[in-house]
Amino acid sequence: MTLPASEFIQNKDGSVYHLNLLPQHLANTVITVGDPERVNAVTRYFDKIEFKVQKREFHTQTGTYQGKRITVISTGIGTGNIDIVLNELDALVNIDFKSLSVKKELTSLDIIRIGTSGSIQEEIPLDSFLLSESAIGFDALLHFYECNHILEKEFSEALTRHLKWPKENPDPYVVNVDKELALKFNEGFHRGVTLTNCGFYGPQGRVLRLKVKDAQLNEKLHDFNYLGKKITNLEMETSAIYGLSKLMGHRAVSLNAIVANRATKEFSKDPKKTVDKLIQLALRQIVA
Ligand code: R1P
Ligand code: URA
Repeated sequence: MTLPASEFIQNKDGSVYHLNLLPQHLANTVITVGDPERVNAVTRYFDKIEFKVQKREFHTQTGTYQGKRITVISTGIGTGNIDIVLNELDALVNIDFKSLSVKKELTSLDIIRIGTSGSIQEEIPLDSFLLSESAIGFDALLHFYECNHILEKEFSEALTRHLKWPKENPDPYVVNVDKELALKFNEGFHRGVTLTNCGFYGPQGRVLRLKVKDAQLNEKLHDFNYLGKKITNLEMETSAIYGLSKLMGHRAVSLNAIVANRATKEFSKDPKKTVDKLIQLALRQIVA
């Protein structure tokens, strides 16, 4: 089946609509970061950079690190952007750009998020690193896809009961990490359950001037326990990366630099340094 021009959108040079990439620009190992400036912070460790492009918040560079070809791409903030990035990365390997049809043989990418996050547990301290073994999505993105077969239903049901989840909110969904890819990152990481939400302030329980509906939300999240697992940290992309990767047949892992501790009310004195340490740790383990 040929995909119509309104669904699979190409720019004049044939590149994919938002990311401005052609299939030959993408490596099979992809590091995603939120901040477009963080792309340089990763590729400054590369042996060489073969390609660079930026459109909107999507800044991409492909090169080699210790001989391994890697693409680094910024996603900007939030799961809405992840929908664009994951669909277009997938199209670059699994759609034939000439016939505009889905390839018969599918290619799987390794997708590694290097992002920042706020801990909600005292024992996950500032400036530490955390690998998300599971992601809970309070964003509604995955519900627009046929996804029931990849969700951890009992986990999300236990959480909605614990939180007395309001009917008007979209149901939380839970997706696990790709266990095989996670095995690579076996040194220097706490392991935990990451909660992804659709905002940084109210949705993560931050009160500046506006009142939130549930002022106890973070405390309830802190106290939740499912089969010995606690919710450890809050951020804004992991649920969608895990969900879409699993649906598309890619492997994904989310690595978090803990720059805020919401339980102790502290923020990192040098978040850039912490992120740099995480970048170096992740790169070493990607090629190990
Ligand atoms: C909010 O400040 C942003 O930081 C975290 C959140 O997920 C959100 O994108 O990740 P990044 O540092 O990767 O952007
Ligand atoms: N990113 C988030 O989304 N939340 C935090 O508290 C810190 C970084």
